Parts: sequence; C-alpha cells; structure tokens
Amino acid sequence: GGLTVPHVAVIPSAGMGHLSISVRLAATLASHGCLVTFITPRPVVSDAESRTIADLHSSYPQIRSLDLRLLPFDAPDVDPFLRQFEVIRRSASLLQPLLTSVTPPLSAVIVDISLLSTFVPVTKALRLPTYVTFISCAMMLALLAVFPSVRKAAGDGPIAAVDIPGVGTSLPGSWIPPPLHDPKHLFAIQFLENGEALLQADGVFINTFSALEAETLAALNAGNVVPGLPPVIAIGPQQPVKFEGAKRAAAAGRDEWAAWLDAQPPGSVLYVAFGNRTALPREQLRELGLGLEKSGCRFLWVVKSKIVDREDDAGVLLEDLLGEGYRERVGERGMVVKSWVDQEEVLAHPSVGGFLSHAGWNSVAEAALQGICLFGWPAGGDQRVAALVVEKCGAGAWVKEWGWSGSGRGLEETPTVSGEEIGKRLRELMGDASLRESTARIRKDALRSVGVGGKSYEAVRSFIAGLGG
Ligand code: BUP
Repeated sequence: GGLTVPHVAVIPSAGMGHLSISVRLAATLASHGCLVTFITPRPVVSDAESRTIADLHSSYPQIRSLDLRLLPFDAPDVDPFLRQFEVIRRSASLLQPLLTSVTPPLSAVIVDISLLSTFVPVTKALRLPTYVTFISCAMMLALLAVFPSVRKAAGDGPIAAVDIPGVGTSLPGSWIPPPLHDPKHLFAIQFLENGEALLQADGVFINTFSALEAETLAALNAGNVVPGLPPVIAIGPQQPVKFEGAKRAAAAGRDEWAAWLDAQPPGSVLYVAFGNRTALPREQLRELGLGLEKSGCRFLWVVKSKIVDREDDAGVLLEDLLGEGYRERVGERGMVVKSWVDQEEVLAHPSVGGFLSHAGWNSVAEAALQGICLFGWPAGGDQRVAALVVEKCGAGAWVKEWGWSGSGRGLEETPTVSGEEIGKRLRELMGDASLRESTARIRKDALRSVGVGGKSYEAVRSFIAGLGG
C-alpha cells in the first residue's frame, strides 16, 4: 500500500571512511521518515568506529540497532581493516536470520561495496532490493566496474593503464591503487569480486555531485562504462552528522587553533592535513615544515604521524622534527596542531583559503562543499584517482611530480620533495585566482545539490518513494 513506511537495513564495513557514508546515509534516510535498521558487524576494529555507532544511535533513537556477530576467522597478516573486510565477508551466512527477523519486513538492504559479492547472494535469495554504498569518487566506481575485464586482459601480470570507456580518461598504471597490480593480493581479489557483483545490485549511492563528476556520472548511468550497471545515485556532498561524542573529541585543543584562525585575514590560511591513515615519513615531514615556512603563507597544520601519537607536547615534537628555532621563525604565521581538529569547522572558516591534502575522498567532498581549493598530494589507495578528478573539475590542483617515498607509512624514508619546491608551489597555488573562481562555482553547485529540491536531496527522496513509501 502507498502508505506503508519503507524499512531499510544499512550494513557498514570496517574503517571510518566506510562507516561514514553508511552512518550519514542512515541519518539522512531516518530524517526523511524512512525506517532504518543499522546492522553493525561486531566486534569493530577501532574506538573511533564504536564511538561513531554509539553516537548514531543516541542521536537518532528511531534508528534500530542489530549486531552481526562475526565468525572467528584466521585471516592472513594484512592491514587490520582489510582483514576485517574479509572477516565480515565470510560471515555472510549469519545475515539471513537477521534480515528475516525484523518487523515490519525490509523493503531494501544497503550494503557497503567491500561486502557486496558475498552478501548479495543472501539478499537476493530473500528477494530484497540491494543497494550499495561506494566510498570514493565516480571515477573509482568506473574503475571498479571495468576491473574484471582489465584483470582478464592483464592475465597474472601488473596493469599497464586503464581506459575508462565513455569518459575518455586513461588512468596510468601508477595511478590506480597499488595492490590492484598483484592478482593474489587480498584487496585485489575482493575488488575483482565486488566489481563483478556490481551488476547484481539495484543501485549505488555515492558521495559526489555534478560539479565534480557530471561526465563520469552520465557515462556510468548511460551504460557507456559497462553495460547493465545499476543506477548510480549521487547524494553528495554528504553533510557530516554532528554528534555529541564527536564534538567532544574534537573540542580538545580547539580554543587555541580557533582563536588563531579568527585572527587571520579572510582566505589567507592554508590548512594542511593528510587524513587519518597517512603518516608522513619523518624526513618528508621536515621538508614540508621548511616548505610551509618558505611559502610565506599562513598555515594551520595537523601533524599526524606515529611519532606524534607518542608525544604529549607539539612544541617538543616540532623542536625534534623541524629543527631548533622553527617555531620562532614561523611565529604567529603558523599554527601546528597535534592529531585532531574538526575539519568541517576549519574548512568552513572564512580565514581558510586553501587545503593541502592527501586527497582522501571525504576531504575532497568537504573542501568542495566549502569552496576551498584542494592541493592534492596523494599517497596511495584511490588518492591519485581522486586528485585527477579534483584537477579535472577545477576543485584544485595536483602537482603530479610530488611523490611519497615508499609506502607513505614508513617514518624513516628519505624525502622526495624538497622544502624549496614545496614552498614555491604552495605560494603559486594560494595565489591562483582562477582556482578560487572555479571553487566558488563548485560550492554553489554543491549547495544547490544538497538543498531542498536539489539533485542529491531529490535522489534520496525518490529512492524512498520508490520503495513504496
Ligand atoms: Br586529519 C583529520 N579532523 O584532524 P579522508 C581528519 N578529519 O575531522 P582517510 C577531521 O577525517 P584514506 C582531522 O574531515 C574527513 O572526514 C575529515 O577522510 C576527518 O581520508 C576524514 O579524507 C578523513 O577520506 O584516508 O579516510 O583518513 O584516503 O586512506 O581513506
């Protein structure tokens, strides 16, 4: 009947990036009046994840909570989040009783992309429409979609370059996520299987919008990338859910940087942060410090490295890492913070005029929403593809020659980019008027998209309406 409220199960995967899109979508659906059951695979890997899930349930008491109790599994020695993907994927058999136990009966399931290939047989056996949350850009979704045929063509060897049909983009082998070159790598195996399973899904939610990726979205939805793909539903830029717990965590140390930001001229500050998972090699950190000094720009720098986590005082750390006298030379021009700021708040601050970032997709979307130019310094994963998207649409720039030594996770590796070079390029980028114009245009489109009647807003509404609500 036309009056029943649809009921959707949302199943997130491991790691904050994967969790974020599910949590935000669950909150959005609930605020549109959709009934939501959030199914958490437990135990989770990190404290940040358990805090976020607890926050979701306390802020949205109408969202129901179920646990998927994971089966024990002897996984290979890989990244703990990748390992957790595998553990959850192998617990798919526990899903059926959960999905059938809820009342009213489910109208659809929304599952994280990393789990799709083992979960879709279960949801489809129950005749449940199955939607996917995809955590990166549309260009990465296109890569996922073509990957099964790319792997077939490459045999057991590394991948040379990937042409994305219908978009006219060729991704050099060195730009795609490094583990994809090794067909035996667990990530590559999962990526391949999930890429194949995409064709069985009923739709894919993605945190992007037209000013960033209109062409790629159109090509995906026209069947020009891979025929038979389900609808790709752009819902970005997703607004962060401001939970109490998250606010409390970010409040530590806020007074100092917030007061400093308030005192800076409009658009003058370069914000520097490389996400949760990318630790700068120690020597590169020092060169970046020199570069920021030489750039002459004002800067707010979130220093995130393994070393920082063990230190109590950012001042001690600076002396150690950046050399004697660094703070004195930089003076009031620079603010260095340890570990965590409320990035949304920083990017929304009128003093901020640029963002030096690893180009993690959440950071890209958050900067685009605020009209802040993003200068990409991608390390690994999907970050080069994201940096390409940023450059193409005018959301920022990418200095392609800037690499990272080794994995981007080691601390003792030698720098690949000198402070001199960093300073020079940052000064140019901060002064680029055409970039400021294009990011202002992108911001307008972002606000239109998520506002009432906008494309992203309406996409969520028509998804709910399509479920019979
Ligand atoms: Br650092 C930092 N405060 O100080 P990405 C990050 N964030 O709120 P990821 C803060 O973390 P990979 C800080 O707003 C964004 O939502 C930021 O997500 C927030 O990178 C998130 O940019 C970072 O997608 O690494 O997930 O850390 O690219 O490897 O997935």
